[in-house]
Amino acid sequence: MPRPMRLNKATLATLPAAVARPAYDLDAVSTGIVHLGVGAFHRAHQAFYVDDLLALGHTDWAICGASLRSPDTSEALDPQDGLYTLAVRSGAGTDLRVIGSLRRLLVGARDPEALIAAMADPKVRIVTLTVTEKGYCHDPATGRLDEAHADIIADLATPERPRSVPGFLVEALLRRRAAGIAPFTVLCCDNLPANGRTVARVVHRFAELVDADLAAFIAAEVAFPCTMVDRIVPATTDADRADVARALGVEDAWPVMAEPFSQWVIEDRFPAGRPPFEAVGAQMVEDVVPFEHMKLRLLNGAHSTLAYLGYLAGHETISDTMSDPAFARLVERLQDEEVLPTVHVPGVDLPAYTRALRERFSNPALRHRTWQIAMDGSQKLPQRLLETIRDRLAAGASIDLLALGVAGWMRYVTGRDEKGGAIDVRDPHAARLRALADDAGLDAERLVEALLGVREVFGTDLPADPRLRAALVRALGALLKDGAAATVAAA
Ligand code: CS2
Repeated sequence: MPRPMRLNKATLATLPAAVARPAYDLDAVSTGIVHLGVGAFHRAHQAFYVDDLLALGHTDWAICGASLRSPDTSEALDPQDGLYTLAVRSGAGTDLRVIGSLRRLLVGARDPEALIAAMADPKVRIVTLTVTEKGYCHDPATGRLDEAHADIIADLATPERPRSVPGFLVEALLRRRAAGIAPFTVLCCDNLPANGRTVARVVHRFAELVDADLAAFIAAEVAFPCTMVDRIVPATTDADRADVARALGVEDAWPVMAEPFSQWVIEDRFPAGRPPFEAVGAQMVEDVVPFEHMKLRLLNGAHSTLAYLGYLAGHETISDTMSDPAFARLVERLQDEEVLPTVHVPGVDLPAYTRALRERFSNPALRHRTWQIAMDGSQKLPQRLLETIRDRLAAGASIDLLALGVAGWMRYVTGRDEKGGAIDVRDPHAARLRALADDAGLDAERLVEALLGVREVFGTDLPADPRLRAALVRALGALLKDGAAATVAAA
């Protein structure tokens, strides 16, 4: 059988007219951004904005995308000249667009030197990052560098051959300084609290451990603006690949699926210069933190709550979970009663924002698995639910629904579902959480006691608060006794 044709520069012209494609000369653009963590989210978000920038004629901002470890993305996209399809899905149908802004792909683990050289290139002025919460090697409760992290220990031993994010950033900044090239701006696009500041803290500490002089240089010269990024991008499935191939008439080894909504709020601090992000729909602001609270608490906090409780109740996707009226009502009350009072963003209609979120969660065309969102809870809970709980406790306000979400996580990390089946818990601390849960058994008080003791998640203040403890024991007790569906219905 002849091999099916692949999406690439040569087959672009054969695509059906309905498929949008790069409106610029792919060979006439140059790289101004290196991106670390070239996964589906980056390709549906930042690379999509940059594709629009290139089309507007800002041709020196193409992206060199790197994966730190896995060669999968580069192996999928190299034979496609970096091209891939963005499929935007809603109840109204699917819009297809080929994105061309990723002009080069690298794999850090395969060739760290090539990645450092790309980051040290004088034409590169921004390094963007989406390496997920756990990629920063930090302690989620304190936001500090985890100096006991295996990758950090390794990178401090051989800084010229890094494998971690702080390792690559610091080595590339060092090379630039040595060559007299101004540093790049570091633009974190992950869902971390005060993401730019968190990355700055981690990088400064790492640099301090390498060389005090370099640390002082980074503190004085390198900008780490905060950003708020938002677009729901479920993992691509084989069925998605088949759909896209059918519509394109050629194969795309790794298209990405996204919802229509997209938002990017960026702190305007780019000493080395930047493209006009505002020309392609990003919002440039002085202070991102209020936007970030809004998004992390209202969107991601509700998402994680739906993911744990929905998974336990047997729902495969977020939209399936939302189609259960008890869950839809839970999200509404969680957002309106317990989260909204902690969020203040000048100029934003928050009730409208929350209503729109619930519609986005209900998008039937996106099969966003509860299991996918449930991953890495130890890294996500602090900024999504626990910070909100801290604010509520300080105000003497109710936290029952927030605690139900946290209790859902506690039930989930036991690794056993309500029918006794195994849950594939993905988390950097999965083994430790499982051991704590096994030891405690399915007893609400003991399980809450054991898991509240995980300091990287709960810090030292929350375990000491009797109101949180009582709410967690109540919620977890109900989950263990009645199951998630009945508990949510009764909430
Ligand atoms: C989700 C996010 O997987 C998750 O944890 O909550 O990826 C969410 O879809 C995005 O933050 C939306 O912008």
